[in-house]
Amino acid sequence: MKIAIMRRVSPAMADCELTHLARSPIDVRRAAEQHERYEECLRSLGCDVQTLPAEPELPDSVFVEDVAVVLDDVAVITRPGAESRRAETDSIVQALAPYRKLLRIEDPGTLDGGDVLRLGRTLYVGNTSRSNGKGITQLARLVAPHGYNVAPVEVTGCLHLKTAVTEVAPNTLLINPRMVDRGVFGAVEFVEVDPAEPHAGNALLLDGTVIYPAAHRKTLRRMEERGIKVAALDVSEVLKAEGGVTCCSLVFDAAKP
Ligand code: CIR
Repeated sequence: MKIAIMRRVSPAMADCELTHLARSPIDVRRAAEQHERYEECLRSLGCDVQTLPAEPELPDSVFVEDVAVVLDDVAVITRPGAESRRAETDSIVQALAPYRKLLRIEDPGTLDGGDVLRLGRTLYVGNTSRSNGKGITQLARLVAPHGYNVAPVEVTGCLHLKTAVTEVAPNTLLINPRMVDRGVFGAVEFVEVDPAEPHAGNALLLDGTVIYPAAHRKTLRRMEERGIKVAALDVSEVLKAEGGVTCCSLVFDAAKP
């Protein structure tokens, strides 16, 4: 059974952090409706969805992916790069404690879960404005005893590594090669985002289905042409907050293997 931890949209979401995007008005009610569709989609794909209450003081708290990296036998609670996001960890600690032993990134390290792409036993980690060298080194030290190795990756022109590249099928990555060098990932197949859709690299693969923003129509078609099954969702408000589909949930197997 897969668990998906989510959190309701904050009423303060319009005051979210923005790094590479210009601010455009966010309709919080619409965001909440879209979030419910996303939640239903995860349920329809077999997840036991556990939704935490909204955090009115924490605008970006819907993006639960950034505050933890959940692995097979442990979870690492991050120290988010944006100071406004650090208090998001408390409730996630409580939500994850029944399932995993918890480890922590400590000051002066910073790390956002959106920078961590797991492929097998390798964690590729974006070296970004949110995840610093000390955070990446701490992560490597924490996960090594559990059989993971960490590969730092340079990222250009976007918030997180997973803005630029995510897994969409076994051994297949969706990538914007202008944001990250495809050479670092070794012998994998690639689907490139359509050049007209630079922010289209973020997709959530769940049991053979890719959950994906309906707005990126050209890239969506590229995936379908490759035989990839896509569930398209309207996530317009999350995109305005510089988020994507991976950011809104922490999905993991309930049982430790
Ligand atoms: C932020 O800047 O932290 C939020 N506005 C967006 C975070 C998106 N998270 C993600 O891509 N994992």
